[in-house]
Amino acid sequence: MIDLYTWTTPNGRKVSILLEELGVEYNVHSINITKDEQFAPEFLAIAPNNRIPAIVDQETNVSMMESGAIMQYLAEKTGRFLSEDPAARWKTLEWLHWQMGGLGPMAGQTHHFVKFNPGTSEYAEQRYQNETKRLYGVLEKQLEGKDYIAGEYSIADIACWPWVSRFEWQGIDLAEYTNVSEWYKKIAQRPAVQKGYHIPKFTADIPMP
Ligand SMILES: N[C@@H](CCC(=O)N[C@@H](CS)C(=O)NCC(=O)O)C(=O)O
Repeated sequence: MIDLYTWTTPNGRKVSILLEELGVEYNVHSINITKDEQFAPEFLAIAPNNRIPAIVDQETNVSMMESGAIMQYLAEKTGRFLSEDPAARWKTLEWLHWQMGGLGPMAGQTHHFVKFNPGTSEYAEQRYQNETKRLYGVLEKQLEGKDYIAGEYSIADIACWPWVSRFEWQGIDLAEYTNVSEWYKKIAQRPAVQKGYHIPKFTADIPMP
């Protein structure tokens, strides 16, 4: 059994969607980051960086923060969504890290400056929105002629998809990125995505372009 500590954000949804895809049993612990629950000592003991998501695997006693590491751990534990073929495996990990170091942090800053605090820093708005657009362009190119980022549906897709689901917050017109748009809509139809998106609670329907 896995304990999942999460909230209704892209990083949290990455793990709840993966757990739904895997069909493994898990307990959901809601950590309301708008009420500073991520600073509670019990949570910090599991996630010292005071960020969701985090997991505890009761079977192995492993506790883990950082969504990318959690996804790799779960994929390796179950042998799913991370190919054993070296070329496909490294391609998947390359794009998982691209999301962790690029798409997530940059889009996250775009949410802060463009969606929630417009007018506070023109430089930051332009810097992060331009970088987010550049990253969508990179993803668009990677998806050319492919159904999924690393060929087969993998943890790279599951990591990137919840960030793209915030395209409206980022001021992104998905019509300008046809490969990303098709990929996004296809993944949105998966039952595990439709369930995992609404963990730990329903906020709104999955945004559709
Ligand atoms: N690199 C971390 C980032 C996690 C992260 O930034 N989580 C946000 C929600 S998406 C959070 O917990 N924020 C709480 C805070 O800012 O105090 C990961 O991928 O797990």
